[in-house]
Amino acid sequence: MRDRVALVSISVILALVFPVPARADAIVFADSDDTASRLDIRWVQQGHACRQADCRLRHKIRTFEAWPRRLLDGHEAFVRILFDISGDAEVDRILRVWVDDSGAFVAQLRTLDGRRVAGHNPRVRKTNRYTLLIDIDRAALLGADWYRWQADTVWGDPDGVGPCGMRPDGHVFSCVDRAPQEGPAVHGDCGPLSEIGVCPR
Ligand SMILES: [Ca+2]
Ligand SMILES: [Ca+2]
Repeated sequence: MRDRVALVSISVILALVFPVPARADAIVFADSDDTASRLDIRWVQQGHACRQADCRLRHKIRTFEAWPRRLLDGHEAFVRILFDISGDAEVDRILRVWVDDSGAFVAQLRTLDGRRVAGHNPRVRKTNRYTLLIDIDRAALLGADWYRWQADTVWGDPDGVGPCGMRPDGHVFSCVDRAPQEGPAVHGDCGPLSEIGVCPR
C-alpha cells in the first residue's frame, strides 16, 4: 500500500531536524514510487551550472509521471527544497517553487522566519515533461563550503477523492514526497563534495 503523507504545516517544517548527511559523494539520489502523488519523485540530483568562472548550484527533481507546469499552482502543488547552510543540522533556508497566474515559475528563497533572501533569484525551468531544474546563486547558500539539502514535492487534488484528494471534512489531503529519502545530501562548491558539471579550476 502506498504511503500517504499529510501536508506538513510550516511549523512542522521549521521544527524539522536533519539527521546526519546521507552520501556526500553521491550525484543522483534515486527515490522509489513511494507515494500516490502526481509529483512522486523518481530522483533528485545535485550539481553545478558553470559558465566560465560563474558557477551556480544546481538541483534537479525528476518525477515518475509527466506533469504540466501549471500543476504547480502554489496552493495544492509546489516544490520545496529545505537547506541547512549553517551546519547545525537544522533547516535554515527554504526554497519554494510554483507557477503564477501567467504560467511563469516563481522561486522564493526564505529564512526560517519568512524573510526573503535578498539579491538571489533562483532560476527555474522544466527540462522535459518530468524534470524541474533549479539554479541558485552560490552566495545564497555557501557561507561555508557546503550545505545540506532535501527536496519535497507537494500535491493535492481538490477535485479528487483519491489518496491525495478531498477529505470528508472538506480539506485536501496533500501528498508529500521527499528525497533523498534516507536523509539530507551534502553539496558544496566545486570540489570533492560534488563532481557534476564543469567547474573552473
Ligand atoms: Ca518517490
Ligand atoms: Ca521519497
